[in-house]
Amino acid sequence: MLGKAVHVKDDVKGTIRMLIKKGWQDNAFNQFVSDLIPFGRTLPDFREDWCKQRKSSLSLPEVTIIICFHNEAFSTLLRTIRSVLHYSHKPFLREIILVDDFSTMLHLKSRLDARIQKLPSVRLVRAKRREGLIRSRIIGAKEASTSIVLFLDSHCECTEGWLQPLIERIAENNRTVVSPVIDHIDPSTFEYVAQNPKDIQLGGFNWNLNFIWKSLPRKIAAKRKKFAAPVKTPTIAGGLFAINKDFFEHLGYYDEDFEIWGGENLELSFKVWMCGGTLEIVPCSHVGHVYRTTFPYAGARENAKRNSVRLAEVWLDDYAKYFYERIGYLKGDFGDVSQRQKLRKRLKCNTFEWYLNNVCSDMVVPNNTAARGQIYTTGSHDMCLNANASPPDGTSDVLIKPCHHQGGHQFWLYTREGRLQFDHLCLDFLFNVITLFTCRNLADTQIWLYDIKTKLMLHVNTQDCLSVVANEKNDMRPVLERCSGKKTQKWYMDNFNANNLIPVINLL
Ligand code: LR7
Ligand code: MN
Repeated sequence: MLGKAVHVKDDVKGTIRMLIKKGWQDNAFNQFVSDLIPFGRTLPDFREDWCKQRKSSLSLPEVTIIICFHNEAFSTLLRTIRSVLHYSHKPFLREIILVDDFSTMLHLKSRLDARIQKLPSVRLVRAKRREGLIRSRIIGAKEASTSIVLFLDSHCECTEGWLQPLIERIAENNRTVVSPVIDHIDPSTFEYVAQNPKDIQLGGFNWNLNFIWKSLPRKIAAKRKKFAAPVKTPTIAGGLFAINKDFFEHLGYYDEDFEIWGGENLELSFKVWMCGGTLEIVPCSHVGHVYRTTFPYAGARENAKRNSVRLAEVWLDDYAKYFYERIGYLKGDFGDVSQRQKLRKRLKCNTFEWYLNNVCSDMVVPNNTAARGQIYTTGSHDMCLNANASPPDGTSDVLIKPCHHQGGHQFWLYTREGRLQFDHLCLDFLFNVITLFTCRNLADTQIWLYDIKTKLMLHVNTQDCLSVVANEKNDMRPVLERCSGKKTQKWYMDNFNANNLIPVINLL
């Protein structure tokens, strides 16, 4: 126990094997293992000593905890509820509101009703149609009777002392929105892995308008006296946070036309900052979350893109163009955003530029690049340099694939310094392969010099040229070759501007 991993032998057969497979299919996590673990497993106290020594207070406001779910497994849902009841200081907890977003799974019908009747201060509200997580949260917030609402995903585990430090921040300033440290619960073994308190992750975003984690900038980290003290964050992951109910209402909750999943985390983050609030992560508060490997919802990606376009239209001002170039300017039908634009005007919120300068000043704005967009080989018709999804270890494959003109994995930046950059990764030549690696300042294996006349892409470190080879199956990938000027060594880049390319020359 104590949040340890549960391993199932690889060679299990028959019914168990089938159950494990079904669990993964239904939930995108290992439900079989979750079902083996008691709802009330005990977890270690992950807090720093500084957090434990702080006095508990009785004069704090009560909260309502809102948990929305769509087809959640019984064991993960019950473990979430049980951890709230067990690890919350009783006087602070008014009630838990569960919002069932039109689930179809049988165990969430009468079996859940019966279970909940036995639990103190837990209430179940059922949506009359599929609302998606965004509108479900609004339903929950409107049902709440306390001044603070706190949201959790339906597969979380709260730990000792998690609640009070969150409430304290809002009690001090009702425009502060707070998120706990979100620890990892492994989707395969359900091991609870706490974040290292010295390396607290903050929320950021990229120009695809995805939420990303990023380390605390060194400058800020060095200035911090207590590393468990609350820290300002540009964005929050979105599922686990507490907010003053009136402030949430004042901000217009979420855009109600966001569907199913995605984008609402950045919408809330941007507008909290832009419209007079503060966003913080509170390291004294640890809550675990089961990180899934895939989406369990049909059409989630399309909905997420539509939500992001609405977000860009309302909140990004001129910076929306950096998102649009990443989706090939294919905005699709994103509906009417005029009401949300009016809301922003009425609240007299700051500009997105203000947000970038004051809250997210290390964000790279891709306005001064030597090229950006697709990189085409002239060796074959309409084939492009394609980055694969970046796995967590920071390395990844690069292939040559048909150009799709929709940004995404074919959207590259050619930086002023001569780096071919995809997200935070750079085209590199390591251990004799062309690969993606975290961009590093002094790494000359990441410097490429493009010559518009010869169309050659010179790898400065080796003085070889980027080229293309195909294997037996005709899969194409980039390689380095002695420069000869043959067709496979010639490249085109979207929006190339040689004038922006300077410091590379100094390296030669
Ligand atoms: O249609 C739906 N209706 C729902 O009620 C779809 C989902 N849901 C429920 C679902 O059961 C779950 O409880 O909404 C909750 C969130 O859905 P997840 O768990 O599928 O989302 P996620 O954890 O993959 O994604 C993160 O980003 C989302 C963007 O819309 C939400 O903000 C999630 O709350 C958020 N999760 C977290 O912040 C936890 C940390 C993960 C990270 C990074
Ligand atoms: Mn989740």
